[in-house]
Amino acid sequence: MKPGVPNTPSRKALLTTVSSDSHSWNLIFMELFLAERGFEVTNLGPCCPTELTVTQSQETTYDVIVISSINGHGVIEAPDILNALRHAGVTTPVAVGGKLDTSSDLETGDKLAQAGFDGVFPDTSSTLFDDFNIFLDRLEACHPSTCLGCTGCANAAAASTSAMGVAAE
Ligand code: B12
Repeated sequence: MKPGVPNTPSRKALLTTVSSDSHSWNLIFMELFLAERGFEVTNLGPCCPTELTVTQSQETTYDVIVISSINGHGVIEAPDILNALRHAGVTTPVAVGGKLDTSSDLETGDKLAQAGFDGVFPDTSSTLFDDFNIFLDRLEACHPSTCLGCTGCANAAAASTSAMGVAAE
């Protein structure tokens, strides 16, 4: 940041969770992390109804929607949020992360990637935040050779599935 120039975030992130999840410190952590990355963050808080995530994402244009869940229900409930968003015509890239199941199932990341998430970040990965940073970098500087193939992206036609932001477990 240049001296005397206000650090005005130019990018917006919507932070939410699944409706069953009452944990809040993961959301606070992710809010601070995204703010540090230069995002203006709207944090919808714990136990967020899916309808609120959808209406909020329609009212404001976000650069990314991040679902953080740690109660173990993410693998079941997060795809419902994604489906509701896409059904409502919201094309914003959606990432999901945290403690996403109750058994550290190695297939959970793949299941969520197959459900259509643009980035999947189970906290069983030792490179979790390196991978998430790469995902955010690619969103910021998206061009055909690095495109993640996010829904609605003009560069998506050139994307390869190998660029999908799924953190290794
Ligand atoms: C504090 C706590 C609570 C508090 C929450 C208070 C509050 N205001 O948040 C209380 C006591 C209320 C609670 C309740 C419950 N809890 Co609790 N809780 C915890 C505990 C001890 C710490 C969680 C925490 O705040 N961590 C601090 C934050 C900063 O870290 P974090 O949440 O792990 O998030 C990190 C990563 O996951 C990651 N991350 C998270 N989201 C995302 C998203 C992206 C995109 C990325 C990149 C990374 C990322 O980044 C964070 C920083 O590294 C954990 C155990 C533990 N040691 O983790 C259990 C834990 C999360 N709870 C658990 C459970 C089961 C429950 C209950 C269901 C218990 C019950 N039977 O009632 C209820 C939840 C009910 C519900 N409806 O959700 C389980 C979840 C099991 C699972 N996932 O397999 C855990 C893991 C305990 C355990 N070992 O069994 N809990």
